[in-house]
Amino acid sequence: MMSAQPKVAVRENPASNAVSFREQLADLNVAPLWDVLTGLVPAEPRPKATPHAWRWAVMRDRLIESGTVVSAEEAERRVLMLENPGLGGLPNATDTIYAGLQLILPGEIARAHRHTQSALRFVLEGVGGYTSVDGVRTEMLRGDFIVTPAWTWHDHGNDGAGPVMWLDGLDVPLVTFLRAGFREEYETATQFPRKGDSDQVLVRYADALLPLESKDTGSTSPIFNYPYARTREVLDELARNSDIDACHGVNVRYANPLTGGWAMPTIAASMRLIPRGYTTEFFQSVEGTVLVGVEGSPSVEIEGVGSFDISDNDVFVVPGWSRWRMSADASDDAVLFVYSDRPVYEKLGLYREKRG
Ligand code: 1HN
Repeated sequence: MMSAQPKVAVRENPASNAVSFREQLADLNVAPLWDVLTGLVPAEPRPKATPHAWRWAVMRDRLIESGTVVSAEEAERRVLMLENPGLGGLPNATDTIYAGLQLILPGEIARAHRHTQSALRFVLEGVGGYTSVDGVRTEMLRGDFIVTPAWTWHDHGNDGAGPVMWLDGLDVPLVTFLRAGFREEYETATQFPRKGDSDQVLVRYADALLPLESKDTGSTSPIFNYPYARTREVLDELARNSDIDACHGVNVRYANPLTGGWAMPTIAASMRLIPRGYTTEFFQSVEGTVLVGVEGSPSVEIEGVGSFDISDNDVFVVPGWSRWRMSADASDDAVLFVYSDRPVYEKLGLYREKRG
């Protein structure tokens, strides 16, 4: 990319010409900024990721097949990573976000570990799956948004009769860039003793019932499963009784009830409902975005690229600084799960958006 930048015309140096000057610099581990300045400091962001859809109709079969190739025990995590075709083989879905599809078969466990990367799970299919976070267990049902905070012990399992599959979203590229990655194995495959169930956590925090002396304002939400059944109910209620956001449709963001901020320090997650027949206004923001089809037949149009129809469980990437809009066909309301690393941009004063 850098070499594609226009080079500043360099005057001939009588003593040593410009090329050999560059060679001398390279030997000294030095390089001229004027060759690359406009690439390093572009007029506007130029993400390398391209718009891309991973189709569930294709991916599901491959994910099931992965179950015959490796066990959860052998793999530790049986995941197909979504590699954006614009990123030259990096395991990233956008320039800065990781996404993968995970399978766990009946009776399997994915052993307990912890790491400094934060993770979300968006459940795609199956019944009987569970994940434990620092000893508290939650069941995993389709559409649930589940958080694994950084440096919390977590293992997954499947007590059901069929496969359980979900999308993992992590801040892996950021943590790698910052060289801040640490991991540890738990001493046993699963965590015990169990410290209860996520329903108790949900009731306590969603009903705003905190201990009298609680000063807890952690950077990650204490609610770690936001069940789809409740999210969907709220979207329905908002669709009936509130104005629709011109760019985001009817929407809820997953919030940390202790702060009102995002549920995760590095990842912003939300659910959108686009009423049947509705098309949003264009939206443009710096961060790359991952979308998952949840209900209906939404389509996403990226200006200058084209329209992409999204079916249930399709994963779609909108690169940063694209102008994009969503629509729902005339027959059904559409629901989309959306996540990005917007909180990182916000915290660093880098967040920018344009509406309309
Ligand atoms: C991880 O720990 C999980 O716990 C899933 O399920 C995906 C991708 C990169 C690094 C750690 C999991 C991951 C991961």
